Amino acid sequence: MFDAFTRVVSQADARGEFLSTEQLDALSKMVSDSNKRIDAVNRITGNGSAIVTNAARALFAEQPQLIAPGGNAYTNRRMAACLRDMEIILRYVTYAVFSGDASVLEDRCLNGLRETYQALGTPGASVAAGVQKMKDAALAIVNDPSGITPGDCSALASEIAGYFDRAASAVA
Ligand code: PEB
Repeated sequence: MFDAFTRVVSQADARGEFLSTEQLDALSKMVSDSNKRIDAVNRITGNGSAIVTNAARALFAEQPQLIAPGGNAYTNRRMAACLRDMEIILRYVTYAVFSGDASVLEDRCLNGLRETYQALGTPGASVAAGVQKMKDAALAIVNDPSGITPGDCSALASEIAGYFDRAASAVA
C-alpha cells in the first residue's frame, strides 16, 4: 500500500536515484493543498450513507429488474449485500483520496472483484453504474462552495473522479 510520498520514494529507490526536484515540488504542492484534500475526505465521509442510499435508489429506478423477483438485489439479504458493497467501494475511494494514491483501493478492494462478481452472477455493469452515481454525488458535495474558504479544487476533483472511474472500470 502506497501513499503519494511512499510511491515516489519507491520509484526513486527502484532507480537508485535521489528524489528529483519535480517530485519534491509535486509533493510540496500536495502538502500546501492538503486542507482541500482533508475537507473533501471529510465531506464524502460525513455524507457517506446518503451517497450510498441515493445512488442505490437511482440505480434501482433505472434498472428495476435488479429488485424484481429473481433480480440480483431481490430479497433483503441481497439488497443488504448490494448496499454494503457500494459502501465498501466508497470507503476505499475515501482512503485513496486521503492517501493521494489508488493503491489501497486497487489492492484491497478492486483486485479480483470482477471475478468475484462473475462467480456470484452479480452484474458488474450495474455495480459500475452505481459507482458512477456515487461519483456524481460525491463530486457535487466536494464542489459545494458553501461553508468553506473558496479555492480552486479542480485538480483534486478530477483526481477523485479518477478513483471512482477506476472502481467502475474494474467491475464493468
Ligand atoms: C464483494 N460482494 C458479495 C460477496 C462479496 C462481495 C465477496 C459475496 C459474499 C457476501 O454475500 O457477502 N466484499 C465485497 C467487496 C469487498 C468485499 C466490494 C471488497 C473488499 O470484501 N447486487 C446488485 C447490484 C450490486 C449487487 C448490481 C450495487 O444487484 C451486489 C450492488 N454483492 C451484491 C449482491 C451480493 C453481493 C455479494 C446482491 C450477494 C450475491 C448473492 O449471494 O446472490
